[in-house]
Amino acid sequence: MTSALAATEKRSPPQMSELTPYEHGPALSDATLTDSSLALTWEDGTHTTLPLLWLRDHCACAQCRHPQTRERLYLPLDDIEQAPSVTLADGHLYLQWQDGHVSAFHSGWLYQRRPEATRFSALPAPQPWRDDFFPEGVRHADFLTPEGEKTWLTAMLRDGLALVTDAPLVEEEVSRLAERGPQRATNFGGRFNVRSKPTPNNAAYTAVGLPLHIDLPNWQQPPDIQLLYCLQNDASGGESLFADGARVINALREQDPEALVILSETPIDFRFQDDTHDIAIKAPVITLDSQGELVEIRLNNWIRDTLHLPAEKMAAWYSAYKALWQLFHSDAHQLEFTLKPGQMVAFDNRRVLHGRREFDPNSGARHLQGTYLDRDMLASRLRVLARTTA
Ligand SMILES: O=C(O)CCC(=O)C(=O)O
Ligand SMILES: [Fe+2]
Ligand SMILES: [Zn+2]
Repeated sequence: MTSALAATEKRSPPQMSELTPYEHGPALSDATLTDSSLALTWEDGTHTTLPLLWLRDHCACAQCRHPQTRERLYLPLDDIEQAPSVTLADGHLYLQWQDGHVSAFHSGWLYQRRPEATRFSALPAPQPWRDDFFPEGVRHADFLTPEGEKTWLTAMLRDGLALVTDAPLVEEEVSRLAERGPQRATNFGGRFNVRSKPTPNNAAYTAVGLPLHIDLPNWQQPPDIQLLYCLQNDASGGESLFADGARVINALREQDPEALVILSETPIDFRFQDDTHDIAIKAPVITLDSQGELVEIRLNNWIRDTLHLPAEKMAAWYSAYKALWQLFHSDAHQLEFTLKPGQMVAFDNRRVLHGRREFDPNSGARHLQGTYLDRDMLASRLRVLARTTA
């Protein structure tokens, strides 16, 4: 019997301070030291190899990880000069390091964290809209249950657009629904009313039609999620418009790959100014990640500022902009429906563009209340709900 087991035998296996359930993973069947790593095999035949330094870094004892905050205390700056002694017992892997420190890892915890495992599997991947896409709707009463909220959160992260329906016609209900996460305040406040105003400081506060756009492209980080809660919609016109940036970027890549390169590699200026603010940034219209997937889109023609480009590059930029604009506003990509009072539409502002048709303020009232949220808060809620719902 090795000394590590002797040292740990007298006490019950340690409780690892984790909020995500991990106990259901298979047990470890083998742990073999190689050079500076440990080769692990679980009972379901899964193998992985973990460097000793990684194992030392992930020790979950109270010295290495704060038992209340669950945050890391250990700083991995020391080389591991000597291999630890290794024991498998009580569903745990025990490692006794050269300085006598003992680390205990639950088999299921390690199984979830092996490098090959996908992390945060509670979150759906974004899916570009299909031809017949229509947003998922969750009744307000269901939204207030864990299952209903989960359906809505899943649709938001997957499709970037979802509805809440049959909601009460009461002021500020949008804030109550959003209240599960901190709201993102901007120069338009933490919560805003969309209706035509006598002295508007934004196109949304007039009755004009708004072509597809994102809000606040002039901010370093535009708000992730926008909620628009419809309280009144009796005016003629005012239909809502949406289009999926993830889908349109794919179409642009097919139709005009050069336009995609120009729009993603040319920073341009965006700026908003009123009496008290001047918020400006230089950024490309399209940002892609290293795999060519959409990170964010900044399309908003009225907040686009002076185009500062070398004169010889301007024609190509305008032509690329036109190609993108026409794709977004084409019947193949633009979705149109009328928001009814008691419906709340939510969309991923950095992926899904929104707009509205012109309305006639003399024909009836149109009143939406809106707020913004961070995408992090949606993902967080979904992970928390995944702890308790199937
Ligand atoms: O009036 C609408 O439907 C949308 C207005 C808008 O673009 C906004 O509030 O950001
Ligand atoms: Fe907007
Ligand atoms: Zn430790």
